[in-house]
Amino acid sequence: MKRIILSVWLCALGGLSQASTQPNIVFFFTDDQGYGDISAHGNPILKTPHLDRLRAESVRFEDFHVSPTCAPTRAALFTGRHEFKNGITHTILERERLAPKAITLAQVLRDTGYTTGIFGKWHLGDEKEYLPSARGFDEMFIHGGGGIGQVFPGSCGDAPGNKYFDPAILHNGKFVKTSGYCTDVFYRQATEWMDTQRRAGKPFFAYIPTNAPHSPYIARPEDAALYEGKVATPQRAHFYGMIHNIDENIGRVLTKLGEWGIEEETLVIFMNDNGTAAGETVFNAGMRGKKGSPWLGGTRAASFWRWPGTLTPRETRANVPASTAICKTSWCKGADAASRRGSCQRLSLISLVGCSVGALASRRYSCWINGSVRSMMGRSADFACDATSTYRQCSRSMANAVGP
Ligand SMILES: [Ca+2]
Repeated sequence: MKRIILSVWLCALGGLSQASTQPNIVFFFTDDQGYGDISAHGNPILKTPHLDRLRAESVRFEDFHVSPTCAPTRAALFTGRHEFKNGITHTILERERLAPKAITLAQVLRDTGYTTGIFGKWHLGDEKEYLPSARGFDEMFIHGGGGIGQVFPGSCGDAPGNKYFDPAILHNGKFVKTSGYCTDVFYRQATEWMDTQRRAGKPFFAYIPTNAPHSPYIARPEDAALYEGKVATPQRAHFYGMIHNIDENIGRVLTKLGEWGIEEETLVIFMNDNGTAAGETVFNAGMRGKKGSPWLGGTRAASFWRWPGTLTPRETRANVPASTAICKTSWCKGADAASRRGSCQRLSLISLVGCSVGALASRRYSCWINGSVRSMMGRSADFACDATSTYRQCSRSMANAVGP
């Protein structure tokens, strides 16, 4: 099954050899880090050497789009269905809870033999029946709400008063006190868990969605100090410091994969969940807009896929649709094979499976029946031609982006 799921991706990537292994999956996912908040994308101030290395070793999609905010993107990623089809219309006030009937990627992977773990931010419901432990994850090590210490009316919330340093973390149903900075805590726990799984010989899916660099911007002092005086406000120095810390943690995991000798058995994915929150005025890769907007700067995301020996590192500017489409053409195809057809929204994007990258580009969004969703408007050939469209000036291609 692993091969089924991933081979679909390989077809979509085009021109790749048949995968000879069934890989582990390590999924790095950051919160409110934008496309421009990576030095390899041209940022003149921020340095992210480990992300840059991962990018260079990956197939990277340069026109890859997610939803403009947190929970919607996560809902789409984990189900292959548009967020509205999952009951997700916001990030708070009970509107962030993933529909109970939705089948998640974690469930599908677990059904096919993976052991699954989440380390960080879930943000798809904090009541028992919505937690990752009820949605396909064997190992759960998370904070609540949309960030550490966040509490909102209703059920969306973390432990009141929780902090970035030494946070209380919900570990398999019980809050535990931890030691250290939040991102370090999540990566340390994930790394120990991966080590245990690989020693046991079990294929693993390690999902590491940090709350960083979401606000409030609180970095380790030594990380913020790297950017103090280089950006206009202390908040931005902390925002970059938080990303610096993520970058170092990603580097440590990549080193571990090498030390363990499982690099060629492991697919590593990096994505961010929406446009930048605090980096827009420093560097935005020539894009308009930020988190929460339908403009390019709100939805364009980094998307790196590394699988040494199987995926040939390269760049594509194909207009790969939002993460919903990515999942739909990959993970939910696997769900079909697992007799879960009813769980996945059946869109014609399925027909794109097996298309070459060039074919994907040429078809653009013509078969995207949810083209009226605001994050897609303006980039859909079917909708952008309307001179009265609110989003008619949204970029339909990379033509307005001056970044690499
Ligand atoms: Ca976010």
